[in-house]
Amino acid sequence: EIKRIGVLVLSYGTPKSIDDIEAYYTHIRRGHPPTPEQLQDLKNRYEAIVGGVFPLRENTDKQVKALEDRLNEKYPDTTFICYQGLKHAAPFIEDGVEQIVQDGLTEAVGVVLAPHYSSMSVGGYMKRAQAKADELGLNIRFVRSYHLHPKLIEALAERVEEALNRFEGVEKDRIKVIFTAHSLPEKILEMKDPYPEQLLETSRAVAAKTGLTNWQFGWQSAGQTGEPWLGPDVLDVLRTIKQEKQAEHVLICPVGFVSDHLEILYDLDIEAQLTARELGLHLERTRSLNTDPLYMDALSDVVYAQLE
Ligand code: FEC
Repeated sequence: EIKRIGVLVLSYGTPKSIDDIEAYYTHIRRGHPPTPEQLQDLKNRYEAIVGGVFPLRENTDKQVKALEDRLNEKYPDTTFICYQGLKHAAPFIEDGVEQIVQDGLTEAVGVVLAPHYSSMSVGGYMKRAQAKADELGLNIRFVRSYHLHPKLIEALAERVEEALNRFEGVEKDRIKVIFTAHSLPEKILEMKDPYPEQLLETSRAVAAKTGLTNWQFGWQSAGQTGEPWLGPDVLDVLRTIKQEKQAEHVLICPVGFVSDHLEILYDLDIEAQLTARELGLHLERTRSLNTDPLYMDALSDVVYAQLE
């Protein structure tokens, strides 16, 4: 008999419509509703990206489908059924676990569509999924991180190469590359959280594979919570590059994200581009992984490894 495995694919989640933004934002803020100004600001940002739609939903749907196809193609001895579990929108993480159990599966693997472990990001997804699995008696194991998987590094390196070629006639050493990821509150450092180091490891591996010498790491999309967040912020990195005349050409490679969504399409493509234009810098960004076959291969490898 062919073994059936549920794969809980965990992702951030995005609102369904403009009217849904308030509930979504309130969920992100752990039940505290945003002020009218904060809400309007977020609505404006969503409306500014590709026609005000929510690209993360479609991108997650496609990634989940592509992962299921890849798993079943690569490992015909097992039937994999993928389920979504979203952190801040329906179907929520708990809904995904419940669906796996309702479908009669007893064994599952959880994997987050984010390669780097932090207790505040991936750890939070795992905790909620584990609690629901325990309640319903589901046997679930988790992929914690996959930030150095060779296929992930290869996919990112391909994108860096492709983007470097867009700087026509500019020598590679004269292009400054900034690897970025979502900032987190600085307090994670006291908890010896692996997040910053894992991000540097990914960045170093991609830099080595593409022969980069002129690169650094920067944080993006920090929240406004009053407490300090990890820096330097990517916008300040751009200002320093200009002030210190480090380069006129800059490439941002958001290694902490795997999909096109607000933090890419607004924070980088609109906000960082505006800052770069004001500073007179030529800024490009690498394409997102989305359903890249190498990324799907990396994900299917790490999911399967949990079964052995
Ligand atoms: O396109 C979309 O609809 C969603 C884009 C999106 C992604 C994303 C990823 C991460 N976040 C992480 C941490 C935090 C922390 C706070 C926080 C707040 C927001 C807000 C929006 C938002 N995040 Fe997010 N995040 C995305 C969107 N995030 C919108 C609220 C408004 C704002 O601050 O801009 C602060 C919460 C608080 O107020 O206490 C912390 C991390 C990731 C990457 C890992 C992952 O994908 O899980 C970490 C995509």
